[in-house]
This record gives sequence, structure tokens and C-alpha cells, in this order.
Amino acid sequence: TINPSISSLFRHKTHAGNHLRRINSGLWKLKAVVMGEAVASGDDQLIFPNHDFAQQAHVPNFQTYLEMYKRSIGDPAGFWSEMASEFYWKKKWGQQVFSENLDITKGDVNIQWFKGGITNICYNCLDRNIELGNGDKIAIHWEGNEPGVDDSLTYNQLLERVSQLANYLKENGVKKGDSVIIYLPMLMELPISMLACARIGAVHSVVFAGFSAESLEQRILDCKPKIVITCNAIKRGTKVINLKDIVDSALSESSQNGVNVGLCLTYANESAMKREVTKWQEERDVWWQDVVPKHSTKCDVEWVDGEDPLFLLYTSGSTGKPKGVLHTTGGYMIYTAATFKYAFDYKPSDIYWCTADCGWITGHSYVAYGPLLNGATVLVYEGVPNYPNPGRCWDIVDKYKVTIFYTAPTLVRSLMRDGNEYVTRYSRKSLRVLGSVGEPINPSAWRWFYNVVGDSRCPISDTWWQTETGGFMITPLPGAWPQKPGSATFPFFGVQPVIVDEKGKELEGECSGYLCVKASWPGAFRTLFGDHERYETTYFSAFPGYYFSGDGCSRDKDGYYWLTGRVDDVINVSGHRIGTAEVESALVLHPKCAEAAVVGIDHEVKGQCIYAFVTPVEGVEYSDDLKKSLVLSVRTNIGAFAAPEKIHWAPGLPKTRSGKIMRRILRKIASRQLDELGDISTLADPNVVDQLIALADS
Ligand code: 6R9
Repeated sequence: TINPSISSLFRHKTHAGNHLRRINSGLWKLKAVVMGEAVASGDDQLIFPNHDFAQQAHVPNFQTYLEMYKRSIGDPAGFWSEMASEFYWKKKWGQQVFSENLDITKGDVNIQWFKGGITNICYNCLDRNIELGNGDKIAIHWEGNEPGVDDSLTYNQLLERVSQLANYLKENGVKKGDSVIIYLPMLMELPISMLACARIGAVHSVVFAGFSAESLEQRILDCKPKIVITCNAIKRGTKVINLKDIVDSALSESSQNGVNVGLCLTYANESAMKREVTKWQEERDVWWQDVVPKHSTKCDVEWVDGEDPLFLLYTSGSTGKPKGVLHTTGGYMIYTAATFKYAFDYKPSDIYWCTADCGWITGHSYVAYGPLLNGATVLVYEGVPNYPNPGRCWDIVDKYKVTIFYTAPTLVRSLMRDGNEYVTRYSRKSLRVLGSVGEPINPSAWRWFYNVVGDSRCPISDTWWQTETGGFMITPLPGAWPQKPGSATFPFFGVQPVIVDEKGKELEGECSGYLCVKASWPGAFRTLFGDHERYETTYFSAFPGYYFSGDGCSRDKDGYYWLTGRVDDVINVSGHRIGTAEVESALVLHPKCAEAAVVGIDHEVKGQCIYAFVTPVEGVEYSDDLKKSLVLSVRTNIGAFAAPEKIHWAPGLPKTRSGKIMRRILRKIASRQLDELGDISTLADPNVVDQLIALADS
């Protein structure tokens, strides 16, 4: 029997039943599709799967999905145990496959999957696939920033490299449960480092190499790593970035603040910078190439519990302090493997490319773990997508015969602006599935991606998920049902999305509200590192009994889910999550800034951009130089990707009598919707609104 509360998906005439009828009544359209033509029907925008594609897909139709979905909800223990049994467990998990409490009114929030099971995710990615006969299969194709510079590793070779580093880490005192910070660009050494940590049970925390020294320091202070792994410099497009300088400054600051990291393993990335010119601290710094290759290529696995921590990844929230999202081993392993296989209809012959950086969750789950668990061939690209020109992605697709291409809407929109010629000059015949992640994809970008990049042949998996969820939550299964441009469609197996109103009442049928999830899924994060209370208040207190995502969402008459963006103080710039409070604290660190308020506004390519209202300290004049140095303060305190697009001078900020900034009004002023300011009578001083409007273009 299915959990009766999931019935919102099935009970109403608006949902599955209707959905099936539509597919049947759309048979005439399917005929056209068989002729090689994708049909989008005008009123409901349905885009039907290609018949041949559907026939070969893991989930070939909606009926099969429904059967599997119902089972995953009705018998999660059985469903996920079956998925888990494809992997190697030194010892099987205990009687209880999972236990959970999501309801803070009933005690501490607690989620566990495969507790008592003993396994290792690195073993399952590498050794297991080698035993299955894939030792000589390419695990990673690496494409450098400069065209023509490339490399590759088979599964055998990858295991050797990982083992050497794992042995080095062990020799230097890194033990099970210790944390390791990895601050590397997209070199093969990045996934190698992650896997080496996992092999010995160490907890990795990858910090995106675009973060500033201050951000890196903050993370070092929080998780107190035994060692930091980095490289001397990186090349992105024509720019060289001196990474080691950033690390040096983070390490010296953090040691003054009480966390002294004694070892900095530095990969010499000679194509970007020679060793000789790299600044060096003899007692602390070690060149990777001098020590790691000397170690044995065999390294015993540290067997860990299904609930032992795998990694920490810091993400932005609505306060200034980043949150250390903690994922554990067993559930994350099964969930990333299963979502990768089904949402991309992965087959062993695929060549898979995800453009995300391993510094974000997408790179963890869908550059490294998900694909490697499936024994896939993964492409890792070092550079920027439009270097040396906007055709680079398709050049790479043709070079490696990429079959699955997974990227972000911001890249799609920017390539769309560069013109179709950059796409159509390449064959792209190898492509069969496209994917999108990071923010809602607007229907026009979806159609361009579908029609121009995919030649109207390739289904698009618009995957909605989060750092916290570990893997896909709402996503198309290519081939299984018709798509609607801009909709992430339906929930993945085991996921029970609910849409609630402000009072936490579950809405049924066609509706819009806040997106929550009922019941746990294996890939869910288990806590915020060192702050379980913040975990509970941020995610489980707004709507007791549910996990609250922070996103708004609507469900249409056919049951399709449409994500509408964040409803909290988080801005999504080019798919990167940035907290307004983080940017505000970076601005007020500037000696001439008295107060700052930051909002997100729509941006044609980036999706959203950062718009900052700044009140300078008494007596300081407004000037363009001051604007520049304020922006610089954000770049140095967070990273270049968080730089405000616009600084708007504010003699005062619109505040309520209790001193709360009314961001709603600031958002309207920032997007120049001046006739939609709404009620401003509750402001302590309504005059500030006119002052702000007067300063809009100065
Ligand atoms: C995977 C990732 C999570 C936030 C999330 C939402 C937005 C991600 C989306 C999407 C609409 C999609 N988001 N994918 N919105 N459609 N397909 O991006 O994780 O960096 O934690 O960001 O991104 O707002 O809440 P993360």
C-alpha cells in the first residue's frame, strides 16, 4: 500500500491519471515523433519523448515510473535495499534500513540510512568497477584550459593515483574522521583527492577555488583540517590566478586565530606557474609531485559505517556564517548512484560531461561520486566554457563524443546570446541526453538548448535539488514522460514533495506555495557541522514535520512541478548560492560603509544579480572610487563571483519601527518597479523611499 499522504500526486484527477490519459491521447503526436519530428502542442507545451529513445530507456514509460515510484514510497526499506545490494558492503546493514524523525515537536531531528552497514565509497567507485572488468575503461578524460592539452586515466590508473595519495595522507597522520580541506581547480587531482580521503575514512571539505582567502580561512577555522591540499596557480581562459598566495594568507590568518594547519600539499601546476616563482614556506609546504608518486599504488581501504561522515560542504544560508552541510557515506552513495543512472538514462557506453566545478555539490555528486559509482567515463574540463571562443563546449563534445551533457541555465543563456553559428558549426551527433541544474531554466533558454544544441532529439533533465539533498529530488526521467520547458516535472523515487501555504497546510492539486519534503530519502544531509540546532531551526522548524527547501514552487493541472526560486534571503547568481547577509557583512567591513542591504534582481544571463544599497559613514562623499573599493571588499571577503553588480547610495534604509529592513521595498526600487512599492506606511521614516528613488541613477 502507498502511504496515503503521498496521494496528492495520484488521487486528484489533475495528476497521474490525467497524465496517463494525455499520453494516450497524444499518440498521434507520438507518430510524428517517430518520423523524427518533436512535437510541442501549443496550449500545454508538452514535448513528447522520441519513440526510439523511450524504448531503450531504463524507465520507458510513465506506467513503469508509477509502479517503481509507488514501491519506493510504500516500501522504502525494500526499494533502497535492493538498490544498495548492487554495491559492495563488507557487512550488511542492520535490521532497520533507515530510521528518521523529521518532526521537531517530537524530539531531535534525526535521519539514518544503512546504519551498521560497513562499506567504503572509494572502494565502490574504483575497486568494485575494476573487479567487474572495467579496469581498462577510461574513468576520467581531462581537457585542459588550452585546446590540445589533455590527459586521461583508466579505472586502474585512477585507483593507483588515489592509493598513492591515500598512503601519503595516512603517513602524515590523517586518520578516519579527520577533516581535509581541498582547495583545487578542475585538475584530475581534485577528484583524486576526494577519493583518497574517502578511501581512508577522512572527511573532505572541498572549497571552490574561486573563494577568497577570508572565506577559505573561515572554513579552516570551522572544520580544523589536518592538511590543506591545493596547487600553486590556475589558468582560466587567459587569466592566471595565483592560488598559493590566497592559501598562504588564509593559513597565516587562521594560525593567528588558533587553528594551525601544519601541512600544505601543493600540486605544481606548471602550465600556469613555475615552481621556482611560487612563494614557499619550507616547514609547512610540500610539492605533491615530490612526495605522492613515491608512495605505494596499493592502499588498504578503511571500512566505515554507512552513517560515518563522508564530506562537509559549506553553503550559503540566510545568515552571514556559511553552513557546513554534512553528508554521510551509505545513503549518499546509493542515492547519487541511482539518481545518476535514472535521470540521465546512463548506459555503460556513455561519455558523460558535467560542466560544474567539484567545489559545488553538483561536482561532488555528479562529476565524482554518482558517475564513478556507475563505472562511467567522465569528462573533467579545466577551463571556462567560452575560451578561446563560444564554440569550445561543442568542440569538446565532438572531440570526446560526449553523449550526456549536464550544465547550468546561465551557461545556456550566455551561449544563446553568442549566436547559433558557434553551435551549428559542430556536429554534436553523439549527444543523447542534456541536463540543467542550479536555477529555474526559463522556457526560452530551454527551447534553445533543446532545439539548437540537441537538434530537437535529446531530452533535457532539468534536475531540481540542493547541497542539502545530496542528489536529484525532482527531475525528468528521460523517455518516461513528456516534458514541459521550464518544469522539473516529477519527483524521483523515494521523494515525497509537498507544497504548503504560510501556515504549513499541505496544498492539493493545482497550487503554489513553499516546497517541502515529507519523509527522508537516503541522500539527505544529516546535520550542519557542529551546529545541529541550526540544522533544526533552519530546515525543520518553519513547517514542523517537513524538510523545508527554501524554494517556492507551483504544481500545474497535470501535476508537473515548477520551481520559482528562493523565498529566503539567498540569491542565486549564475547558479551559485549567495546569502544576502554574507555580502552585507563583507560590505560593512569596509571602513567607509556604515550600513548595507543587499537584494537580488533579475539578470538576463546570470539569472539573478546582486544589487547593494550602501549608506556611507557620516561625512563620506559618494564617489565612483568608493563604489569600486566597496565591490573590492566583497571580492576579497567572499570571492569575485559574489561581487555586486550595482551599488546604490542610500542616505537611509527603509526600516520598520522595530528596525527591520524592508527588503520587499528595496527589491522594487532595485528593479525599478516604482509603481509597485506597496504599503510603505509602516516604515519608521517613509521619506527614505523618495530619497532612494532620487539617487537611483547616481
Ligand atoms: C544543485 C544545486 C540549490 C538551489 C535550490 C534552488 C536552485 C537548483 C534547480 C534550482 C530550479 C532547478 N536550483 N536546481 N531551481 N530548477 N533545476 O544547485 O545546489 O547550490 O545548494 O543550490 O538552487 O533555488 O534551492 P545548491
